[in-house]
Amino acid sequence: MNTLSRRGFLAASAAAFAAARFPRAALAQATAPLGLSAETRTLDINGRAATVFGLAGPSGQGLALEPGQRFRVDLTNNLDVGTIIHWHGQVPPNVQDGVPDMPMPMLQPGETRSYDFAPLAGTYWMHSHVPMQEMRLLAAPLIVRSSEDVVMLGGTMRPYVWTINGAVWGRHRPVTARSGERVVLSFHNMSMMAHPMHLHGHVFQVVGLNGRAVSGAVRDTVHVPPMTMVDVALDAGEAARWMLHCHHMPHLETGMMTEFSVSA
Ligand SMILES: [Cu+2]
Repeated sequence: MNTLSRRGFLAASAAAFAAARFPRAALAQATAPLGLSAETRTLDINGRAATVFGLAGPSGQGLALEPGQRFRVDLTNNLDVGTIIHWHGQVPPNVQDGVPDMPMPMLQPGETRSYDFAPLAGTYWMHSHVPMQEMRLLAAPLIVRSSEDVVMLGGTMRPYVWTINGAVWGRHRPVTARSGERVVLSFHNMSMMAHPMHLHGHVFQVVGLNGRAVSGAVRDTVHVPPMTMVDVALDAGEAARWMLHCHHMPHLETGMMTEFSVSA
């Protein structure tokens, strides 16, 4: 079984797919894989040195991914024993799940293995699936930040044109997400009229009013008053193009519509 060592093929096919389907992910795709190494480190415990294991990423223990960034990680075993890392809470293909011999063997000392999958947003952790190693702190945070898309609502009475992100329908740029990704849409109403904003195919929760966190109702339409910011959170659903528009018909008719484009 050498699926994961065929790094060139995996990366090239993923990049081509991303470029065709979702520009934001393609952007992240252009970046090099993140290095992660299993290694020993020394902790100061009440003035005494303790040697433990650790998982070192590009900027210290653990990994933090940006919204839309794929989990492209080259894991290197810098220990003098075999190990393998489980991405706790993530849903990778089985071959990348990180349990010894299910199905991949442990990484031998000095070995590097490549991982590439679409991560779930949230705060997770990763750890060796060898219990004694986990107890010696071969574990670290795995943070996948969720997207926040600002949706600017604008328009004028004369000419009578209503826009989302400065564009009418047909000239719009889709708001993009991956299926299963947690997304915050932040509606900023810069116009002097209220807009009932409606999203197809999803329900969302109102989570912010003018920058103040709230635990609001779950709904499919939210009233955004003039000069107000309303944040809603949702889990991107079926991979498809979904309408996102103002439900005030004269506004909709003059262009106040965009799409929420969900990729697989
Ligand atoms: Cu409107």
